[in-house]
Amino acid sequence: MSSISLAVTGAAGNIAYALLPRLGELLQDTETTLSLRLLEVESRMHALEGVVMELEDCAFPFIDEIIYTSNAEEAFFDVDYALLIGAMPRVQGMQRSDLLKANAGVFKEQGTALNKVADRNCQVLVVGNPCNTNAYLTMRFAPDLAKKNFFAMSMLDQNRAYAQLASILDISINQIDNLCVWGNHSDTMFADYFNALLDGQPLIEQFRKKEVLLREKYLPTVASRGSEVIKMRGSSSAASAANAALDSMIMLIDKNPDYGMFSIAICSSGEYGAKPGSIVSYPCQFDASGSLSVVSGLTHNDFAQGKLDASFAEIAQEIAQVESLLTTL
Ligand code: NAX
Repeated sequence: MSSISLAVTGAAGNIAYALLPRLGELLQDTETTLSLRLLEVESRMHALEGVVMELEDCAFPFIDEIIYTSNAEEAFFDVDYALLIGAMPRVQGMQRSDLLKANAGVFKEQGTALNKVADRNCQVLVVGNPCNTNAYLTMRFAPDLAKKNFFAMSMLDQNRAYAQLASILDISINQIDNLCVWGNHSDTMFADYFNALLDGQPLIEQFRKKEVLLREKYLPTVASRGSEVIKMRGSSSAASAANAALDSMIMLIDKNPDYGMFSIAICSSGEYGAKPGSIVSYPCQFDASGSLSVVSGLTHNDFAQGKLDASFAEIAQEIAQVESLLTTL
C-alpha cells in the first residue's frame, strides 16, 4: 500500500473546484492512497471548508486524510507534490508590474515554506499566473530542492493546440503526435506545428499548401484562446485548466517514456537558446530510468526560431523585472 501526499493551493478557487473531484485519475492502482493538503488565504477558509465537505461527500476510498489550512508550512509539510494554483488575480486597472509584485510576495513565501518543510524530492507544478515567472520565484526561494523538480504548466496550451490543429485541418486529434508548445505561458508561446506528426509522418509535408492558414489562423487562435474563453464565460478557463493540470501531474507521477513528447515548462539549461535558469516550456520526454529531459535535435526554420526567440526573451525580461521588484518586497 503506497501513499502520495499532495498539496493544492488556491483550493477554494475555480480551477481547484474542477480538479479536486478528479484526483483519483492520478493514482496508478487501487492500492495507492492520497493525503491531501489544501491551502487558501485566511479570508477564503470558510469557502474552503465547504469544498472539503463536498469532497467528504464524494466518499472517495483513496483519500486518506484532508488537511486544510492557511498556513503554507502546514500545507507543505513532507509533501511529495505541490500543485500551486492559487495566485493573486489581476484586477481591473492593475499594471502588470503590480501583478508581478503581488505574486512575487506569494511565491517567495511558498518557495521558502517548501524549502523548509517539503519532502526533499518534492515536485512542484505552478499553474497560477504568470506561471513561468512564479515557478522561477518558487524555485529561487527553495534552494535546497533540486531545480529539476520545478515546473510550470503549458499543457493547457498544448491541448488547445491539438484541438485547434485538428479542427482547422479537418483531421482527428488521434492522428496527431509531437505537437508541443515552446516558451512562455502567454500569447508569445509557440505551438510548433513544424515538428508535429500526422499518422507518424511530418504533418507539415502533407499540409504545405495550408501554411498560411496555420500561421494566420491556427497560431493566433491558440495564443488568444484563454482571452476568448474569458470573454465568453466571464471568467478564465477552469475545467480545461484543471484537466491540463491533471494531465501534467499524471506525467510527473507516472514518469512513463511511452507517453512520448509533451509540453511542460522546466528549468532551462539554455536548450535552444533560452536563458539558463529560466522556466521555459519545451517538448520533454521521460527516459526508461524516469528522468525527464528536453527533446534534443528538433529543428526550426527562421519563422519558428523567431517565435521561440521572442518568447524566450519575454521570459528573460519578466525575470529581470521580478528580480528588481524583489528588492522592494
Ligand atoms: P480563482 O480566483 O477562482 O482562485 C484562486 C484562488 O487562489 C482563490 O481562492 C484565492 O483566494 C487563492 N489564493 C490567492 N493567493 C493565495 C495564496 N497565497 N495561497 C493560497 N491560495 C491563494 O482563480 P482560478 O480560476 O482558480 O485560477 C487560478 C490561477 O490559474 C490564476 O492565476 C489563473 O490566471 C491561472 N491560470 C493558469 C493557466 C495555465 O495554463 N497556466 C490557465 C488557467 C488560468 O488562467
